[in-house]
Amino acid sequence: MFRTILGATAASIMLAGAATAEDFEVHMMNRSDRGAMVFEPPSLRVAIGDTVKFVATDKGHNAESIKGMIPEGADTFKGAINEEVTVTFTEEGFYGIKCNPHFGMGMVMVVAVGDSAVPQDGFLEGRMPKKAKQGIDDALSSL
Ligand SMILES: [Cu+2]
Repeated sequence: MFRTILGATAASIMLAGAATAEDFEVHMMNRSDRGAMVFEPPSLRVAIGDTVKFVATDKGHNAESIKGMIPEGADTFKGAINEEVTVTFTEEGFYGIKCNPHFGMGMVMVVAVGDSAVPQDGFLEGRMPKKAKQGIDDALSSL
């Protein structure tokens, strides 16, 4: 009897473990109902260890981390133009992400990893194009 209960508990723990790491998709698009040159969705909240696949839905885009806008200890990443890139988010905090060709047009997004309600210190202090700053602000308010 005890053995059966223990077995069931172990199985459910394993199932819970398997469900913990989630995979998300973000589409890089020429247009959405939010306007031209967008990541869709504009923001995501994920758990540590989750992955996000940046899908080249339209041509001419990439996804890369913005200098100075990732948590301490996190790895930078840079996807190639027109190519899908999958990123595993290993550090808690906020990641600013841009499409390099369309940074000036505000093609940015934010991935928040873990439970923090506000970005880490310095997140908004770097210089960036006005539309990119607006895009980051919009992304933060949509989290
Ligand atoms: Cu782009």
